Amino acid sequence: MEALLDRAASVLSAAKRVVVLTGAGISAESGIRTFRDTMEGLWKEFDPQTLATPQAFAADPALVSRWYDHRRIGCLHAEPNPGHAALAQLQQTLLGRGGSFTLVTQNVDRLHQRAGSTGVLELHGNIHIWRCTRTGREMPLPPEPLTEFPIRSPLDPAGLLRPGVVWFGETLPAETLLAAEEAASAAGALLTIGTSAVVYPAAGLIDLAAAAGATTIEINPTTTAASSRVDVVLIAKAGLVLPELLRRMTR
Ligand code: BV8
Repeated sequence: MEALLDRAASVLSAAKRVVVLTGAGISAESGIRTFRDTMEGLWKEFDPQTLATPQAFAADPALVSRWYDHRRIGCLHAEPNPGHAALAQLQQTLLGRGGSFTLVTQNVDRLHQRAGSTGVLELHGNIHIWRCTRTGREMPLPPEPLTEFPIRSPLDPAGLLRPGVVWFGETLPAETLLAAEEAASAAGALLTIGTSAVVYPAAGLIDLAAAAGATTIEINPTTTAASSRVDVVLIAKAGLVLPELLRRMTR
C-alpha cells in the first residue's frame, strides 16, 4: 500500500488537471448507507434501483416520497467526514499550485459542499431540493421531516413535490454532464472514490479520462467494476486514505 500511495500522490502532484469522481462510498463514514445497501429497517424489502424511478413515484408517490424524506433527514443529520475534508483541501492545494480541479459526484447528500468543496458537479441532483411535478419549479424543504406523503405542490393544486434527484431512466442535467465529460477528457489524472462504477453515464467518465491519456486511480475498500480498467487501485476506505494521500502530496 505504501508504494501505491506514493505513486498516487506523485501522479496527483504531477497532473495539471485533476478530476475526482465520487460515489456513495465517500459518505459511508458519515453514516449515510451506500446506495446498494441503503435499505435497512422498514425499507429492507425494497430495491433502491426500482424505487429510484419515475415509474415507482407514479405508482406510489407516498411511498417514494417517504423514502426520500427519510434519506433527506439522514443527510441533514450527517456530517462531512475526513474524506470529504481531504478533497476540499486537495482542491485548494492543486488550485494553489496553478492546476485545475473538478469534483464530480453521483451523491445527492451535499456533504462535499458542506466540507468546503466548490464548483461540485452533481450528476444525480440533490436530495434537499424538491420540485413541483406540474411547474418544474424547485424549492428547498424545511430542515425537519415532512408530515404529509405525498407532499402537494404549493404551486399547483394538481401538482406534487418530487425529490430533485435524477432517477433511473431519467437523463442527467445536460450542462453538468457536459462539463464533467469535458473535464474528464482533458484530465491528467482521474481519481474515482467510493463507487461501484455500475451506473452510467457517470461510470463512463473513468473510461473517457483513460482514453484521453489520464492516469486513473481508484480508492474503494473492495474491487469494483472499474478496478480492472484503472491504473492504480487503492483498496482502502476513503476517510482513512485521502488524508494520507494529501499528506504525501504536501510534505
Ligand atoms: C440515463 C439518484 C439516459 C437517485 C441515482 C448506459 C448508458 C446510459 C444509461 C444506461 C446505460 N446502461 C444502463 C443505463 C441505465 C441506467 C444505469 O446506469 N443502470 C445501471 C444500474 C446498469 N442509467 C440511467 O438510467 C441514468 N440515466 O442514462 O439517461 C437514458 C435513459 C434511459 C435509457 C438509457 C439512457 C440515470 C442514472 C442515475 C440514477 N440515480 N441516484 C438516488 O440517489 O436515489 S444513481 C445511484 O447509484 C446513486 O446516485 C449512487 O451514487 C449511484 C451509483 O452508486 P454508487 O455511488 O456507486 O453506490 P454503491 O452503493 O453502488 O457503491 C458504493 C461503493 O462505496 C461500493 O463500491 C463500496 O465498496 C464503497 N464503499 C463503502 N464504504 C466505503 C466505500 N468507499 C470508500 N470508503 C468507504 N468507507
